Amino acid sequence: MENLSLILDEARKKLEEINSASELGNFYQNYLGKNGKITELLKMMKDIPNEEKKSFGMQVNNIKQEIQLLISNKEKELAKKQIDEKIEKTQLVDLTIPQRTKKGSLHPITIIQNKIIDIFLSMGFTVEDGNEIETEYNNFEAVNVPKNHPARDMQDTFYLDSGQVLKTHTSAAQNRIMKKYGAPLKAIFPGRCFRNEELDASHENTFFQIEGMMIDKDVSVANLIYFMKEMLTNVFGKQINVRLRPGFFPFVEPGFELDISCPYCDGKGCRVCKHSGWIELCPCGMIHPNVLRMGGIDPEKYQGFAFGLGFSRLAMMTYDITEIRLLNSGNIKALSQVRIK
Ligand code: FA5
Repeated sequence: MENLSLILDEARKKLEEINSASELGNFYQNYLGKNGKITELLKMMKDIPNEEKKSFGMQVNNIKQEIQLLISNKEKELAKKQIDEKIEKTQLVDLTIPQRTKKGSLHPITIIQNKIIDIFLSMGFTVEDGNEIETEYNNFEAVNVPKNHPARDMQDTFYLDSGQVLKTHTSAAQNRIMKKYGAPLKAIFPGRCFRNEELDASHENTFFQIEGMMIDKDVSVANLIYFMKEMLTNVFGKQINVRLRPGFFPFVEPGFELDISCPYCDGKGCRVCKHSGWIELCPCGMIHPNVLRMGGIDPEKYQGFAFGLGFSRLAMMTYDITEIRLLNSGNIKALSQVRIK
């Protein structure tokens, strides 16, 4: 019995000096391996007198369990040491520290914008950037709204001292993009727009639109309907029907308001579509010849369609947000509830 406690003391001392996994492997063999010290002791059981067998057996098993525990603790110690050394060497962050910060999430506007961009990229459109501060020319004149034209009143504008404006619509980039690429052209350009609005649950002074333009030979309203249906079916993940009603915008002729069949009740009538089965979604039309001309494109040779989708409202519809001001509120608790779907 004295020997047994000596074996344990000795094992403890040896373990303290161990610094590597291979040394620990040897230690295991020396004690618990096939011919290890503890295994040999267990083999001796058969020679122990009967009256001592029980107590001897218990002692040996206790020591065996103690050594197993010591080995397992040593294993953990060595693993931690290895990670610490690696961190020290590579200056990496310690990834084993439990995470305390909350997982972030994308803003609903970003989610819907990325979705629309992906769809149009897959249909061969390029994605362009627009300015937030624009010249009056690009925002109005270049899209067929000359000075003093009554249509300027449709968009109550923020003017800067410099004479520039905060762009009131993404159409402000049309001219620049036409001049940059010429025809044929297939582009979308998402962006932030600003208007001096009376604010309510569906009107913000700062909101997002995504403009699309396709210019080529023989482009017609049929192409416009095809691309809009394709995009909306992808956004809503189900077949969406569209209808066009006449709409007036000086930069398109003919101009339309595009309605979609309500994706919530499949056109049967519900709260969202105000029981009409249709939702007004996106103004669009065939680009006015004057606009093509100002963009350096010959309207005798080329035609095109354009649309200006307000995707702040599309994000509200998609994610069941009833108050538009939430989108610019910075209310992380509410905004982070929207997950990619
Ligand atoms: C325009 O801005 C035109 N440039 C769209 C266009 C482009 C027509 C190309 C034809 C061809 P409108 O003012 O209707 O049109 O705005 C387009 C969309 O922007 C609206 O349907 C709406 O979804 C969104 N929108 C407009 N004003 C606001 C606002 N104050 N708050 C939130 N969304 C708005």
